[in-house]
Amino acid sequence: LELDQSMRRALEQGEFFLVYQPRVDLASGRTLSLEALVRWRHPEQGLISPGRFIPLAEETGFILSLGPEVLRQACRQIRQWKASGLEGIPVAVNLSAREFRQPDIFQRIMEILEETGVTPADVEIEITESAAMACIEDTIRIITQLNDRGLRISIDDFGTAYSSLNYLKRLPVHAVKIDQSFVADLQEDPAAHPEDAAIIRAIIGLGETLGLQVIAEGVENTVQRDFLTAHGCYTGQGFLFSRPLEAGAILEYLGGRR
Ligand code: G
Ligand code: G
Ligand code: MN
Ligand code: NA
Repeated sequence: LELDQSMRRALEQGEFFLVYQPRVDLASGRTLSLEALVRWRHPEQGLISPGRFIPLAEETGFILSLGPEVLRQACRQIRQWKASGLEGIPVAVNLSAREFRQPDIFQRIMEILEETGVTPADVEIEITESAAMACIEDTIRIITQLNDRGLRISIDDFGTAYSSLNYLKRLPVHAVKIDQSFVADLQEDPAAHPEDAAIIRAIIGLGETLGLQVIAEGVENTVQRDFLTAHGCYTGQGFLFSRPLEAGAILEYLGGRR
């Protein structure tokens, strides 16, 4: 409860900000898109990670105030980057299950895009597999609306919710993200973790079959990268390439490619 009250105060004080993690072409390292991740700069406690406050924000409903602020900040940043000459790099924003369940979530998202003057093709919405599959008919309706307006949609934490492939087939999404727990276990020797390697190969095969981009998360070393590319996953994010960076540092990071 204490943390909940201080989150509401923090929102008013502007203590939430975004960092951005590059998603790269695994072979060349070239940045293809970015994922926005929220951070809380607490005046006394310093940086508080979303792993600590997002679950609570979901529980209390505070996420319904924080979520729109995150999307708004990301949209403003897209505009600023464009003004600095950075174009063609979409930014993915995480949408929590509770936000996604709002009946008017499509309108809410579109309002923020219109208010900030951002092109829908520059924005991607990430929803977790478990949120997407919880109420499949609603999900199909919302994702179809977003897709029709030109937004990209990806399924986050894929492989953790055991959803039916038949469901995924019905969703007009652009990408699935391999959960980093599967990638993490490939640490040293993929042969030592045959189950994780098999799950990763299955997700990659599924992406190919359904025509979806497959994005690997948590790529920390070249063993993981090489396993992924050898099996047909060409996009990833992780500490091997870059940690999530503040907006200014992103411009520097991308400086080399322009
Ligand atoms: O950035 P980090 O790896 O610490 O994030 C921890 C968790 O918080 C991840 O599961 C991530 O998806 C989630 N998260 C980070 N930023 C956001 C956000 O802006 N909105 C939502 N809903 N979740 C986020
Ligand atoms: O759940 P979601 O995919 O939205 O969150 C991604 C989280 O993973 C972020 O908190 C981000 O900081 C973290 N992350 C990103 N790259 C790596 C990595 O290479 N290794 C680990 N352990 N965590 C990572
Ligand atoms: Mn994510
Ligand atoms: Na994820």
